[in-house]
Amino acid sequence: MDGRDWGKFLLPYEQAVEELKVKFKALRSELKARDEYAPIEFVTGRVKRISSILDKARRLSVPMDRIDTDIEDIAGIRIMCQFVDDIHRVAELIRHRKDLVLVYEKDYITNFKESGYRSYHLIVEYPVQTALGSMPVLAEIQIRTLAMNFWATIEHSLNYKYRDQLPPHVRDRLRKASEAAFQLDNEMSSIRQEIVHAQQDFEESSVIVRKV
Ligand code: 0O2
Repeated sequence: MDGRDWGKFLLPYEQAVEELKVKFKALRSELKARDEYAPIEFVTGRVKRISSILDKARRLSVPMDRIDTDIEDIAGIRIMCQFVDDIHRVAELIRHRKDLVLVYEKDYITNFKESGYRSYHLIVEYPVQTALGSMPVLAEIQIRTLAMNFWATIEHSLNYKYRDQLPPHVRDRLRKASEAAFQLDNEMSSIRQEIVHAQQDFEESSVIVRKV
C-alpha cells in the first residue's frame, strides 16, 4: 500500500454514504406517509474496499493523486425497486434534487454489459460538510430492480470467489440467467399493468353506476 492515510482519506466518503442512505430511506418513508407511490423498495450503501480501489486504479491506470477524481464509485449507494419503470422514476427524482449535482448517467439497462449486468448508474457530486469545510465527493448511485440485484449479487460473489476466472460456459449460463431475470421483470410489469387497468375500469364503471 502507498503512504496514504486511508482512514482519513475515506472519512468524507463514509459520511457521504451514511447521509445519502438516510436521505433515500427518508424519501421512501415520506412518499408512503403521503399515501403516494414509493418507487423505492430498499436502499443500501458501501464504501469501496481499499484493495478494490487499488485494483481499479491499476486496471484503469489512475495515478494515486487522481483517485478521488477518477474513481467515481468509492462512495456507492444502491437503490432497489420493484419494477423497471420505478428505476426511471427514481432517476428523475434524483435529477431534481438540490443537495447533489448530477455529473453523468450510465444506462446499463438498455446497454447491458457483456456479463449480462443490468442497472442504471448515476454519478453525482455530493458536498459533504466536514470540520474543514464543504468537500465535494463523487458517489455512484446504482438503481436496479430486485431481479437485477438478485443476479448481480450472485454473479459478483461467484466472480469474487473464482477471482474473475469463471470458465466460458459458466459465463454463458450467467448471461442466460440475466436474460431470464429480465424477462421476469417484464412479466411482473405486465401483470402489474393488467391489475392497474382492471382497477381503473372497475372505478370508472362504479362511477357510471352511481351516476345512473
Ligand atoms: P465493488 O467495490 O466490489 O462494489 P468497472 O470496469 O465495471 O469497474 P465501469 O464499467 O465504469 O467500471 O462500471 P461502473 O459504472 O463504474 O460500475 C462499477 C460497479 O458496477 C461495480 O463495482 C459493480 O457494483 C457494478 N458492476 C459493473 N459491472 C458489473 C458486472 O458485470 N457484474 C456485477 N455483479 N456488478 C457489476 P465493483 O467494481 O464490483 O466494486
